[in-house]
Amino acid sequence: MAVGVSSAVVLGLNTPVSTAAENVLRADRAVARSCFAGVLPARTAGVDRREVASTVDGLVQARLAAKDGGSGDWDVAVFDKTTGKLVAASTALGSRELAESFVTKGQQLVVQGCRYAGDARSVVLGVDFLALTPQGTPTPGVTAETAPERAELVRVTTADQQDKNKLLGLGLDVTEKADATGVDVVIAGEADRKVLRESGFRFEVLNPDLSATSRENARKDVEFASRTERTELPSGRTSYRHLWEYNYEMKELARKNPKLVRAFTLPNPTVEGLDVVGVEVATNVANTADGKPVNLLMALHHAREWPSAEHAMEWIYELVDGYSHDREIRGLLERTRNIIIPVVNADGFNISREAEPKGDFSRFDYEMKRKNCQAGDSPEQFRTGVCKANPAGAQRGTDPNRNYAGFWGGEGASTSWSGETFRGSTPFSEPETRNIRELVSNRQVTNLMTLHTYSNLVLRVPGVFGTRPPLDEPLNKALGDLMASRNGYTSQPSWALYDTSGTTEDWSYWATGGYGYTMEIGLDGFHPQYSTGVVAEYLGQAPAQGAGKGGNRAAFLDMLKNAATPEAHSTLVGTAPRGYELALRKSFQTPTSPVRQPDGTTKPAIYVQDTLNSKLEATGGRFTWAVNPSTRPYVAGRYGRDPQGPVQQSVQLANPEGVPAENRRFPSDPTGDRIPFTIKGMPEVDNGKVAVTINWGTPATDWDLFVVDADGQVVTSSASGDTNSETAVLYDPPAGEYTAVVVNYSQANPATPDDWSGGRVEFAGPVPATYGPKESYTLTCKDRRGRLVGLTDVFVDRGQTVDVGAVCTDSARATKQRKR
Ligand code: 0X9
Ligand code: ZN
Repeated sequence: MAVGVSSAVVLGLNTPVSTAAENVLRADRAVARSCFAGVLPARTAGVDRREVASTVDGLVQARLAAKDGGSGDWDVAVFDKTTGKLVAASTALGSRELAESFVTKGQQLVVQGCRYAGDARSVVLGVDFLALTPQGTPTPGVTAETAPERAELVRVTTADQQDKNKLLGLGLDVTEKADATGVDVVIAGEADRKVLRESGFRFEVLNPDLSATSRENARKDVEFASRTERTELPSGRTSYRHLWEYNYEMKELARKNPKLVRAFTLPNPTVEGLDVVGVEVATNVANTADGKPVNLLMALHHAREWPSAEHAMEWIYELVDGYSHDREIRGLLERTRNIIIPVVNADGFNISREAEPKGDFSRFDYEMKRKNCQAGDSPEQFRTGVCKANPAGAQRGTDPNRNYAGFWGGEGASTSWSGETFRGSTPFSEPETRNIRELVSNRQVTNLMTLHTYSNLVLRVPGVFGTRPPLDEPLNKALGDLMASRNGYTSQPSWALYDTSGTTEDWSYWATGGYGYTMEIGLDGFHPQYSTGVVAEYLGQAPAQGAGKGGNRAAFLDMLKNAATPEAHSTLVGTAPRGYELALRKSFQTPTSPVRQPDGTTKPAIYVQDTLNSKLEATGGRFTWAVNPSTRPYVAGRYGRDPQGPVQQSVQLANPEGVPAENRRFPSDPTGDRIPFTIKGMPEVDNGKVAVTINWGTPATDWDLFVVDADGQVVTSSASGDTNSETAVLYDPPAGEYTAVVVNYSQANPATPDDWSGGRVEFAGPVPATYGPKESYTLTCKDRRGRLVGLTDVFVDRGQTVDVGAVCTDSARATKQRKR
């Protein structure tokens, strides 16, 4: 058994390769350099290495562990001895490293350890080889459909929100490409195809061979990198980074800019034992309790969404470069703190990025993995093995973007361990979501953006329709629209696509009041060609929708400027002696959704306790503290409006003469009855809701209903099967001319058509706003010896500045707030 290593692997065996004595790497000096750039000559300062031959066809794992709890930063890299090519590397901030990749039996390897920083002269090395059954061979006792299969992209027609929820519930790989009439879904193989067929959904194939597209993209990426010296990206990067490059670049940026950049490890390592790394960028970066607003940009909750992490990484370079070259960015870095976490799901990304072969799409296709590496919820026989090679393949894991507490357990998440949107066993059951939760709970994160791919969207809360928008809806919309004006994306609330529960900002926003957005970068796939998905989208160049508008870099700048705007969040001012510590605390519980069960029933909501606790280190005299509003949006109330006029009279839709021919391809085939109608507006009427309905005789006949605006866009639809009516709904519709298109999908008996009738448009007023109670923070002050010297409640709204006075020294006054 190699020292410091233990892995139980169902698909392989754990083979010791060296004795304990050989397992300690030593270097007298620390040298800050890349360990993975190449094999360094023997006896180079700061380096030690071992040579091993692989005993298996399978995986090599090279681990480092600190010796005797020593502090220091060692990195590790594994090379093929013959070619000198890099096999795997690991570059975390400390000395706990795991480099893992595929090797063949007999392959000669060089394992190189590098002492990057710190005073640990030695570190423990463990090397393991894990034999794998060849891909596609079922493990004994495990039935698996493993042969590479035909993967395709299909467009599934959905009638309405309820239908979308039903589709989501199937656990298929549903993309964000969705509108009023349907959703794009990745069909990985026969099993998925069967699920879709048996569900009764109608679909049309958009890309019959996703594997070919994937291989083609990989080939073009190699080509692009070889003919491009440097891109216009802030880093000049020409290809997708590996996990070790992200971590290494972050620590190099911190080393080279110690006053401006701080690299840190998030509190929870991943299931596989990887550290998750982030950076903070601000003037005087070390003083994290200086009261400046925190702007958080993170990416890669989903393993295969590589461009998202690239965008986050480029933004770090943008800020660092901007500090010395751009007055505006310099000013913003003086007024805000920026936290960037490029790879939230480190396990998943590492697997997806290193996977071979590309474009397989079988259950063992790790390139298209979405989730994390959680195995605790899998059936017994799938619970073992390292994540790169386990009997459940890429099906293993929890969807980190369904595991946050916000409305957890509701629609739009899978209850099954193998579903692509599996919500996890409980809210925050995963290390990845706990990392973000702890960060957001302990800092005043006034602005949060989480990057995903794909579909060109700027999404805001809520993700679940039934939640109704928060009172901040107009502000949330304004900032979302502004960012969308830079990248050309569609700005809308998340629910407008379909319900999703347990997503990042549906926890962070409703619990803290910090703005929260999801951006879905790009239009063609989870990791399209680097030149389009990263370079063009980031910079705003053709073929990106943001060409000439500034691109995502400009959108990120809008977010940062918003963070720097006091009117956008809340502010506490007061005075405190130097070295005193102020703390702002709030503890509350929020219900999840009623928890959906696999059998369709629901169990009561779970009450999840959150504690928000942030600190300010007084510098003496007056302080300014940028904070989120004290009242949670969850209790503050819901956005709505009081009716400004009467509701419009209902309108009858007359069925034109004759029955249109059967048509299963609307809107590509426009055949159908067309009945124009008018939706009126202010000052005459105030419509909050419009419902268009048709009826017919037998559910065996199928009519579909679409509503098209004056530009010919389908704005809503209703296209269910097995019913004898359809109702299509629109909320807060713009006044104008519309057309109801009634499509004859199929007739029970074409000889005697069952024509539709009873067509009508009905109107309802807007839903008025509701207002909840106000919540407070508890503000405390401790003196330099840690004694509590001040305590008061603080109520502060968005845009408001509250003077808490001399809270540390004058507690009588401290209890009285004074609004400036
Ligand atoms: O499903 C997700 O987690 C996100 N989309 S992705 O394709 N990147 O996986 C977006 C979640 C928010 N979207 C909706 N509420 N529809
Ligand atoms: Zn995603």
